[in-house]
Amino acid sequence: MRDLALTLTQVGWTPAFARQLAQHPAGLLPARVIAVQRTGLTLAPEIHGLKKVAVAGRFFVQGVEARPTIGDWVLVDPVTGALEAVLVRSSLIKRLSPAGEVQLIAANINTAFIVTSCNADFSLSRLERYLSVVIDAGITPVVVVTKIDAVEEAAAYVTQARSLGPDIPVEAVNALDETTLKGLLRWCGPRQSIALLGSSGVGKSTLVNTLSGQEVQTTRAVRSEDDKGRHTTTSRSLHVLPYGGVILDSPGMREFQLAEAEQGVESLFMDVERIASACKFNDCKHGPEPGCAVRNALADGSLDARRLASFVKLQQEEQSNRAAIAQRGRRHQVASKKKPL
Ligand SMILES: Nc1nc2c(ncn2[C@@H]2O[C@H](COP(=O)(O)OP(=O)(O)OP(=O)(O)O)[C@@H](O)[C@H]2O)c(=O)[nH]1
Ligand SMILES: [Mg+2]
Ligand SMILES: [Zn+2]
Repeated sequence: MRDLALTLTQVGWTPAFARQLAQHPAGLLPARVIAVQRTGLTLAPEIHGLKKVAVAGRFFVQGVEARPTIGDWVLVDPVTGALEAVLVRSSLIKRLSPAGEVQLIAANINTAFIVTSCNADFSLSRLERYLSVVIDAGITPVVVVTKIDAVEEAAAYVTQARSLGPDIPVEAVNALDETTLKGLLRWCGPRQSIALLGSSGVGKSTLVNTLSGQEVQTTRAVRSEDDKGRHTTTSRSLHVLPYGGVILDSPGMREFQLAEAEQGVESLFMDVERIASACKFNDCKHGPEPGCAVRNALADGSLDARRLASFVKLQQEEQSNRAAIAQRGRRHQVASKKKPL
């Protein structure tokens, strides 16, 4: 975000956040976190010329979710320049990092553009992974299928994407051509915050540039042998759109392990859950048990084997990751009790 002479409204301020101010000491000023460094945050609007604040140690001892992340609204003391509070979030996107830690991806997002391209990147199971997290966070998901100009049969990819769920919007675009992005604009208006999620090279930064009407992010061609991107974007950043909303560009993620997303998985795979509820035994593992509705549905073609496998995998992953996170949390509590600050 280049222009720091921005107003609160331009970076997504809403009356719901304004109402939270009453619960904090008077005189503190709100700002949005538009970039995160190791120990500091970049804010917009600036607070009396101050555009960066340090994050005090106390934000690090209360667990990962207490730390401010990109998209957060924070309160700053304009006299001391100290970060005093993080406002209660309307939503939070998180994942389990490859190191096994909960990583916050973005806060206070309304809509997630889950981006995939019409090439080797396209994977329904990966899309289901993103969808589970986004739905769990109460965020509107939109599947954005890019590079429709680069293939003969873009419609086949779009049809597959539409099979993900009856209520999940799918938009097919050429990210380089603004005339194809009209369908996305309904999510880009004032007070809207959009996050871009997807692998490297699918066109996330290209979408930011075309929607912005200017080159704000660097983009780079994908490898021709496997369509994989080159991890061109290396940090997260928020950008103001001419339509009134803000959009968050992120580095392409190699892995998107679920942190806690139980409700999201259940909601995305409601159709499978509904079938399984008709199994004769409550604890049916859908193996050799008699009266298994899931096996019957697979046999008569009303349930797709890939979708079932994806559901089982995400459900198991979510359960084991959630248990590991809870375990870490307990260890963290014990450790921080031993070392009072
Ligand atoms: N033909 C075509 N090319 C596209 C489209 N979208 C993106 N590209 C190209 O794909 C390449 C990768 O695009 P980027 O926008 O850099 O991809 P990214 O998702 O930001 O990748 P990372 O920053 O690495 O995560 C660039 O050369 C873009 O010009 C599209 O819809 N059609
Ligand atoms: Mg990029
Ligand atoms: Zn069964």
